[in-house]
Amino acid sequence: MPYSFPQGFVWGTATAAHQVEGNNVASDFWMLEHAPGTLFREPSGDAVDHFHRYPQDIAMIRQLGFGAYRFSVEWARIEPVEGYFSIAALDHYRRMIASCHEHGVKPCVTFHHFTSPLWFTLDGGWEDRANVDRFLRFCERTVRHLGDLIDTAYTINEANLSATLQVAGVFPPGGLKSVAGFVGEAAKRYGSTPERIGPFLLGDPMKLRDTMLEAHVRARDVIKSGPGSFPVGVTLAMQDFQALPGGEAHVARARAESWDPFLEAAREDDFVGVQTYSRSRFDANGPMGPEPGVPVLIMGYEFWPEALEGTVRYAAKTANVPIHVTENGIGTTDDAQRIDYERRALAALVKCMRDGIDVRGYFYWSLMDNFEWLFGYGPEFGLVAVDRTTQRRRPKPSADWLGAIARSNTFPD
Ligand code: GCO
Repeated sequence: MPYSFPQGFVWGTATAAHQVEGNNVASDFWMLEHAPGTLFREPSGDAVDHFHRYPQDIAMIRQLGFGAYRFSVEWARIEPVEGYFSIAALDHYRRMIASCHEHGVKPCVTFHHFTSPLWFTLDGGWEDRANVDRFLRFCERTVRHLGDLIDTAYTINEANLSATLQVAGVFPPGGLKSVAGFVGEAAKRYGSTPERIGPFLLGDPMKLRDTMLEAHVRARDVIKSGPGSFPVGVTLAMQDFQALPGGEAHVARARAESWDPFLEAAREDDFVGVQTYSRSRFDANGPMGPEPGVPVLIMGYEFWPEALEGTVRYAAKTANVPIHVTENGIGTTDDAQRIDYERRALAALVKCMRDGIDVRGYFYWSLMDNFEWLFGYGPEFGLVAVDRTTQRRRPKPSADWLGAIARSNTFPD
């Protein structure tokens, strides 16, 4: 039987400022991408020049059939130097949001998506809880400028990411900076120290987790006390943790350390954003590699679209608030594989919804092929391909496939 999604179900696609805008020169990642010995495969450079091309990109979102756009505002542009807020940068994002409204696309705004101003990261960054106040000041200033036009807000994207990668055995304890010398070396060149530099993703996972948890809770209240009235939540990185016999205690610990503190905090939020790409398996010895026979994607994890079912169920049960799937997708050069992934992931989501789980929206990651952090431009997550010399956009067959589902608000049998 075909499944009709509830009326008002939100279909969108997502990006993040640093991954698409280009030339985010006051940010910490820009510096780290260019540092000697960097682990970044290549620098972000012009990215896909979304900073200038957002009007046509937002028009394209509507043409493809989507009704919402999740994107981030860039703190490093808005506050490039501590305490100096650029009204031109805030106006830029105001125009972007207005452009969404013009095209009938809901503007869904992430306040922090990985990147921070360089000055912030050199001075403790996300490892220092005293820095939460600096983030709140940015949130307050930004919501004051934009709040009346926002549809949905996310405080921090994947606030638990480093913690989740550590418990899954992908990151070492202490985080990437404990093994990647270039971070500490770069810190020294900029007058900081290896101990003091605290970038998202590369810093100490458990310190980042604790700071971000506090930052989320307090930012939610700051954002809610600004103009406008819209739902606010956090988004979480949730690879489905699966236990083989003997692995149950490891899974319980992994959830307790990287998901539960945020899901418990989310009980006071309007929703929780679930972001799932694959699964991680555990046996009695802890995290395991991919299962033989299951394809491994360019990101290093398994092709496992059904992962979304386990994560949505767990998030809904623990947080007991509506679920927004704020990211789900696949990095692949084979667009037929993307359609296959989407078909299976949506089937998994429909199972949850048929069981009564309150899911309000689905955002495909990503609108366009873009800068995939340490992996550079290798993984192609987009529904739309971009020639980065001419900046021409070309929708892929998967864009039409998913757009048709979004338009009809129905999942075929
Ligand atoms: C994340 C981020 C995105 C990624 C996407 C694909 O999950 O890491 O939110 O910025 O690009 O997830 O890996």
